[in-house]
Amino acid sequence: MRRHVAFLLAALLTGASAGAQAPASPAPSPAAARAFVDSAERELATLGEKANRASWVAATYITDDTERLSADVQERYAVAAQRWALGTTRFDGVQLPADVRRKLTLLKLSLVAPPPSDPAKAAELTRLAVGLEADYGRGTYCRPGKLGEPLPAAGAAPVGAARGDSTCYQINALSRALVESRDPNVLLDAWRGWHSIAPPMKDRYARFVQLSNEGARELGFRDVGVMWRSGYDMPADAFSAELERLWQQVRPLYVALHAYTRTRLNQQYGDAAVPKDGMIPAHLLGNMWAQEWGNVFPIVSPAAAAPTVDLTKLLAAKGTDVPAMFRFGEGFFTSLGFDSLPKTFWTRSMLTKPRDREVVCHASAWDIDAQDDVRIKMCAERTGEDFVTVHHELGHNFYQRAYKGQPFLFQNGAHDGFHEAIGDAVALSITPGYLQQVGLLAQAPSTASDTSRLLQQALDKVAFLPFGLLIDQWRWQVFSGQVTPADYNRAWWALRAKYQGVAPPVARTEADFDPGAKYHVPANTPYTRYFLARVLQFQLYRAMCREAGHTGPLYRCSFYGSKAAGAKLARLLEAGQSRPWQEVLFEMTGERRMDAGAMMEYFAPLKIWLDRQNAGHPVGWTVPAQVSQTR
Ligand code: X8Z
Ligand code: ZN
Repeated sequence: MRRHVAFLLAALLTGASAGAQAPASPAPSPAAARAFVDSAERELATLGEKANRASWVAATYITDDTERLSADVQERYAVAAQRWALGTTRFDGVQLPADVRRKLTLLKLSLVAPPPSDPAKAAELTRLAVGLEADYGRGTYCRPGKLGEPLPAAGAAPVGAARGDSTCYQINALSRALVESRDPNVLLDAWRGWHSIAPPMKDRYARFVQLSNEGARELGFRDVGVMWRSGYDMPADAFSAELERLWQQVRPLYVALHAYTRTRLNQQYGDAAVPKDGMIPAHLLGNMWAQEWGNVFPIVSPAAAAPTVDLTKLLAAKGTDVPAMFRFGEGFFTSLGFDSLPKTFWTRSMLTKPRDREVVCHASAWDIDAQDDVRIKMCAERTGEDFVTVHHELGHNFYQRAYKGQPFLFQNGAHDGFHEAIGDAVALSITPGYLQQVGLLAQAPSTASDTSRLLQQALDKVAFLPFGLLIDQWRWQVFSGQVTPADYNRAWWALRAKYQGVAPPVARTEADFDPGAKYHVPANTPYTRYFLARVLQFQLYRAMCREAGHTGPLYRCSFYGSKAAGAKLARLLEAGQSRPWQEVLFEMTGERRMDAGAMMEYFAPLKIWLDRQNAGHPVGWTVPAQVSQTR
């Protein structure tokens, strides 16, 4: 985990030790600045490693004790990092070598939840952060009888609490129900059940917002949201404008996919469940957060469509177990010329859900010691979806290994969207041709099934775009104070309506805290990175396809085995965060800006097909006034 990649608390990770003080004010010369960053890096590396180890144990063995122990170390780390961050201001206005200036900037931005200087508040903030993530990990929905069965009338055991005669479900089981069931009662129960874990977090989250804002203000930021938007080698406002530009590029494709999916779901579930011209209820899209829709492909694909590869079935047929899925992922990276994973990856990672203890199941990739101790924590199952996630996570680990030669403060993604894009860019090469090459598929289907495959891909990649954008739109409003706790849920669904055209399946109130049911909110992991990664991964993929000499439609490219593509990727990874991302992007792709052109090229044939399917059907949705307004 370490900084971004990992979610945890924050972020972080790098930190100065509790007892360590920032050096006592020598004259602000370039030499003093260099000594300052050197000391900060040393201290933060040492304390960061301790914080990582404590977080690892807390996330893979949730108990009150591991939570407390982890919180203590995170606090030391965060307090130290904040002290260094505050110390950077001494060098404001001093002419410095570029690498030193960059390190000072990164140091100032390194925490995602900067603690206030008041030690009591810093301790409170860290406990809240660690506790919220642990509570998400513990999230369990218990109910009398089985999922989807009618609940006994009033007076029965309260939903979510009693465990006596009840059946209890955690996120993997509830997610599986959303994938496999076609019974709207089961789907609704699973959706509602998972969302019932969040309300107890609401007050603590509101306090967390307050405290981290205090820390951000001490650093000179208006609020935490502004601080997050300042980490992209451009002014925060320019960054917001970039997001809007990218969204407008892809929005027509999303709207077309939304309309098509709505029509097909309407045919499956009827007018009462899915209005022909309105928003899609969030429980019918095959994913707890309606963020990726690939699981409803069997429902929405045209009956007459040529069959596509069902990766879940292939993995089962071949008896590929979870470690073997990781071996395939590793094999892809080594085929590009990267070293294989260290032995300790296999002995220290948590690849599947343990039966005997509570863990944070949400997948993450960790870099414990900034050298070779990389790990993955995941409750992986043998599905096509998790096969892709395995590649996503491994992308983080290969990035971490590639930049381990950089100074501590540069050991990071070019920006956080790059960190999220690498494994996905690789996974775009999981084509039928690739599956055949590695022996998972006997015979690649004919090109007649290309449209189906593109539809399947779009349901994951394109459907995600507005979701990837709106999580932080919500958080930025919360951090800025524009949205207060009295409006948290309303504001959440207003954004879901505006960007996604998705509605809650049952009425919601402010007693609900639906953002809290999404991991990255209680875990305080910034989310815009995933939106950026969705766009960037196609840029990187196209660049590597070109390097591999691919010709023909972009979506058929696999750069598996291409040392030339691997060398290009390695150059980008090895640079870490040592230079502005615009430069490394340019070297890799010839493009200086993030741009959805490659993504649009990939899906161009599908867009034409979707427009044809949508002819004569409503496209788009209107948002009722009571949904779009917050107070
Ligand atoms: O959180 C993740 C990864 C870990 S960085 C599993 N992702 C986002 C999510 O699950 O919400 C990957 C895609 C978006
Ligand atoms: Zn990731």
